[in-house]
Amino acid sequence: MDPRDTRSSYVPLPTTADEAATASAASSRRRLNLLVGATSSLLLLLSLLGAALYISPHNGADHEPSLLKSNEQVQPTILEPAVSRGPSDGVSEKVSAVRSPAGSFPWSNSMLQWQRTGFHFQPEKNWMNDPNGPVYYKGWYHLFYQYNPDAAVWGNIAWGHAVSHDMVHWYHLPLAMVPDQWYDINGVWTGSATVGPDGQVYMLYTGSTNASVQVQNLAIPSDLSDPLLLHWTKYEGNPVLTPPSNLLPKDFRDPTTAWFDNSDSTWRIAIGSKDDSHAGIALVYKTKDFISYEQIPGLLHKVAKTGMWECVDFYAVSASSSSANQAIDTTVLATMSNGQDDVRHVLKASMDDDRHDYYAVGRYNAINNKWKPDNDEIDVGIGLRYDWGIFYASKTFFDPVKQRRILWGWIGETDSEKADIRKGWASLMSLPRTVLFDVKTKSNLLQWPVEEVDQLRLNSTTFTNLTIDTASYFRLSASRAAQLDIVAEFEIKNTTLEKAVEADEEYSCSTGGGAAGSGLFGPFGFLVLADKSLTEQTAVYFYISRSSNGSLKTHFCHDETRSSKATDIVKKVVGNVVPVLSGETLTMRILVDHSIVESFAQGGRSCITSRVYPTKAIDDAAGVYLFNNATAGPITAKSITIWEMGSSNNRSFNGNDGEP
Ligand code: DQQ
Repeated sequence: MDPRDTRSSYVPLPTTADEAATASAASSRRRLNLLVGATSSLLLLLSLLGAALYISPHNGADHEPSLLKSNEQVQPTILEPAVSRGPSDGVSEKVSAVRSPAGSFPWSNSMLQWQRTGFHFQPEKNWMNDPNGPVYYKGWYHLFYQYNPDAAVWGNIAWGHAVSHDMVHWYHLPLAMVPDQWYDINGVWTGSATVGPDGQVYMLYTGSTNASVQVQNLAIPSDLSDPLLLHWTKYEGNPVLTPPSNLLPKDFRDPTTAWFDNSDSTWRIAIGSKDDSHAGIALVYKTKDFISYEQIPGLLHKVAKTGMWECVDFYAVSASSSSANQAIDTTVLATMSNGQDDVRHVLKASMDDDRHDYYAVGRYNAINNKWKPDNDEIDVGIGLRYDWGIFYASKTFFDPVKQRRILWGWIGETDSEKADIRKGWASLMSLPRTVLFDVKTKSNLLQWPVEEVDQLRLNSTTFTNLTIDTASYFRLSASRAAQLDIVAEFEIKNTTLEKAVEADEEYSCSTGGGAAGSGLFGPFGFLVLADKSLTEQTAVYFYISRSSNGSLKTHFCHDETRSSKATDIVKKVVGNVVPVLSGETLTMRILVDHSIVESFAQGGRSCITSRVYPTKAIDDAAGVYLFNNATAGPITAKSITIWEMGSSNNRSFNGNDGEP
């Protein structure tokens, strides 16, 4: 039978209230009968019975009456203009895209309190943005970050500081640096750490001067014997670098960690900017002592029309299959400077224009100071992103303990500034992610939460060989669904895939109708932070599209549009194509932590982070559902494991004995 014929019995997930409300009760009943009568559904019911000890099954039809009743319109509100923060000071927008609407949602304190995370890093209060100068020093992982000590909005930027033995449990330390000199009085902005072979730590950061000029400054620890690096001394001769005359004084910022070049025994750093044709550019300087610098002629790289490059990051990854798990310490090894086949160089820039972090894999030639992408079509700013959701101004560092490269990104808010002020905090940090070159695809990175995150896993529930029929969803047991780690592997039978008769190659996450849409092979996946009536739910799913030549493309998406009944929030459908190689099953990992959902597909080839602000699906009312809206046939979840996650219980520095 042509699979399209089955569409008469198709019951999609609820869309918006108006769509749901137009469906008559009579037609609901008819679809229910059709579903129950269908052989496939009987098989589904049998398979569900088999799993009855673990799950409480409901198919879509069971819930329909309440869905019809309670689903709400999720439409953008007409928003008031708001005060823009950042651009006038010479950095990208630091206000969420939501302006405080005239009639904003009546947030209760308990709803707002619930949004604080359990195991993602965030300061105790106030505003934070970019991760700065991550470094391992004498037994501690140090994380510095852009911080406003006075308010939950961007401004008065100082460096917050926290330390951890495992990057999961943190101690909040006193501010590391504050704007107190003419060369950083308008903000101690983003910077990076370099540890020299003699153990000296060099912190290079951007200062916004009393005239709002962007200059680079040096700070070093006041006491290298202090593993907590509590005190920092700004170099008396700061600034060490001022903007070159051909660039705008507000477009010269965010120095990278230095890499060592054997050819002339100098350290090199890159700094982002833009030229007068609006091309994003990275400049390179060399130094022997971190005090005197010389600009290397030419640019490391430039991409037309990409605008200002913030927070450039540049590092080497191993491309050899045999040592793929080995990250490369570019401060010790000379691997940045040669063109071996088994080394690739990653260039990342945070695009001021669209506030996303783009990277490309390529090769660096230190002799002519040029980096070239392996594939021009996916150059920096026009191709791959670290994350297809909200994730910006990221930075990596090399962990000498476990010989790995670790990435952190700033996860902003997508609610209103008004709500942030009421919460008393804004923004948080992504989970620390290990970064490796994908030796299978040879075209992208793999990002994965550091293994230390796993220690927070508490009790788990595993389901195996769960078949989910078309147009179905059911609840999976998870009692503390606000903090979860979900790992799942899906399979679509070849016979199902072969049913494809029409191409839908135009599919994309953002235009494909979200989780409530339907195609032959998707969407299917999870609804997290979902209440029983599914009026609030955040969908994490795959959708397989087919091109006219028969090839399949797998899309990995988040649908935030039903994540909250509140309207003063940005809610989108986000995601992208994820590479799936022949013979691979589809895998995803989802970390739910109150107002953040951070997901990884195919072992980290594609990542998506969403901020979500449910009003009903909180505390005990939050649940997890499996759903399948694919019309071509059932999907098999070969295995699903759901762990409830503990909290990292970060603590304040006690200040008495110098040890947290
Ligand atoms: N954040 C810093 C800048 C950087 C921007 C200012 C990126 O140094 O360019 O808070 O978010």
